[in-house]
Amino acid sequence: MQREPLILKIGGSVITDKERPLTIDRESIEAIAQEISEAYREGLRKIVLIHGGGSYGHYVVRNLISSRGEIDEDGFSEVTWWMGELNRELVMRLRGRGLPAVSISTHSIFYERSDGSLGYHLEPIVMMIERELIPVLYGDAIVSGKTRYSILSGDTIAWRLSLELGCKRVLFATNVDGVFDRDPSKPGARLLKELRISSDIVSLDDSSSKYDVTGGMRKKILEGLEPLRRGVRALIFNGRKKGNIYRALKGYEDVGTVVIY
Ligand code: IP8
Repeated sequence: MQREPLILKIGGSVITDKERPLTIDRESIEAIAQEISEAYREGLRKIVLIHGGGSYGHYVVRNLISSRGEIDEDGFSEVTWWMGELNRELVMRLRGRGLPAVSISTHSIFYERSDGSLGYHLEPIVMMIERELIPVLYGDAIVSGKTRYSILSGDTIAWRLSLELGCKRVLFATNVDGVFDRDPSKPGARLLKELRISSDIVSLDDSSSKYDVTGGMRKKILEGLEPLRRGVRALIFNGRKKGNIYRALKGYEDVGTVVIY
């Protein structure tokens, strides 16, 4: 019997075509839904899914910033709309596989306080997990008491929920095989089996795509300092490779890089 919930963050680069604006990768979403449903049927019932923005959120935000210099009221409405569209597509495919997936609109439960700290209401999510429903959240625009509107990354949600829900494992499905000792596009880059952030993180190069408005791999990991320090194990792996999501959900750690404190 599974005790703690498991968090799976699916990068936007896994479910969208990051090079083409507002383009969903249906084949990839179908494959993911299939693998999650397999694991769920085999007894993994407490799962929280979070997805990123890919060529939806990042593209829309980048355009807004370059045309208007900020996210205004209309921009907030636009970002939350497009992210909702992407979310519905994923939830629809999960439901198509018979999974009790539930769309959770991130901007309705998360907000930024005037001191910059993150506020949220998680009670409904906790109750859903108890009922073996699968909440599906996403990186989104949120209202802010500090900057009016801000962007909350799915990674931040994943790490925060790991603390709040008492998770032992957080899985990050990305479009790279794991964490490399330098930019993976550079020759000689080596994939790390394990990354101990208390000692190894300083030597990490950063890499992120041209679209990314919320930061690359280094930021992704550093944000997890607190949960990792408290014993959470993270796994960063390639969610585009067949079978990896299933294996990661089942507890195999050989599919990518294990990140520990
Ligand atoms: O892709 C960002 O979420 P992320 C969401 O998880 C938006 O960083 C709206 C850009």
